Amino acid sequence: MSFPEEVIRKLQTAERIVVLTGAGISAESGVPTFRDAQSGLWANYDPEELATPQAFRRNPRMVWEWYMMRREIIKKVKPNPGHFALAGIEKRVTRFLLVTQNIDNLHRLAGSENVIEIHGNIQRTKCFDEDVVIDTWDTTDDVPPRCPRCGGMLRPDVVWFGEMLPSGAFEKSAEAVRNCDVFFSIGTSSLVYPAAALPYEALNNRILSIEINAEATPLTVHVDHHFRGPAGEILPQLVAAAWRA
Ligand code: BV8
Repeated sequence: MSFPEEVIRKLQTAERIVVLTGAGISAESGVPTFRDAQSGLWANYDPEELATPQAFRRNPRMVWEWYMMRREIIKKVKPNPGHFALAGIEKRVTRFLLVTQNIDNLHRLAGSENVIEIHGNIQRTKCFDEDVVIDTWDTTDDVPPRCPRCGGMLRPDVVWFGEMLPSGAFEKSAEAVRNCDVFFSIGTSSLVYPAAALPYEALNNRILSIEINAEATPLTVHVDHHFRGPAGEILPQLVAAAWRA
């Protein structure tokens, strides 16, 4: 893929780069995107119906087991060239922030350091009642397992629909976007808020905005450049064109 000279030149002189990623960047690692058809027990459920506190209250066992199934998938996958390319960009600029909607930990495994997980992390568990992270608990027949502190149900430490993002995560991300030189939106359908509002912080501040995605999204008509295709192929080519030239 060839890239516009404006993009290459801007990347070579950029000091501050902010990237927003979604499930699409993990797709090539074998992690189903949020909207991939659900399988097995959950085939008849829309993920947006499962990833809610209401669903958990209504059927805690089913929601807990959905996350345990996803955790097992994520334990077996590895970062792909798209993740590694972003970790490489972080090493080449003065200030880099990676804001991810993904809960799969793959950016950190690929070596990214300055990461905000705005939707939490599936590997972490917390108490549904006390909202505190729990690292160990007694294994009993209870599904979900119980909190060793209060006996409440345990849940994955992820942000469900209708729940607030981790305190300060959105504000810190938006501040970084407003003050960067180049903004990327990669592998996200740009449908879920408030994450999907972040690109508009760049657009409203006339910051060079680039989207890399397998399909068009509501953001596509607004960005300066839209590169269509797999992030795992496009990002390494972009890094080579900008920094290995
Ligand atoms: C909030 C963690 C304030 C869990 C996720 C009514 C009541 C309350 C809130 C709302 C409401 N109505 C609307 C809202 C706001 C709601 C929202 O935005 N809903 C949407 C559906 C309209 N948001 C919230 O509730 C947020 N909180 O607003 O709090 C509040 C609180 C109370 C009351 C009022 C307001 C919390 C949202 C967080 C939800 N948690 N994840 C879990 O994972 O189980 S969101 C989840 O879905 C993902 O994290 C991701 O962010 C999102 C989308 O998932 P996908 O579509 O799979 O992934 P993605 O979008 O990344 O799309 C994949 C893209 O990649 C595709 O475009 C595809 O083409 C592309 N692709 C595929 N392969 C590749 C590729 N691209 C490149 N390369 C490839 N190889």
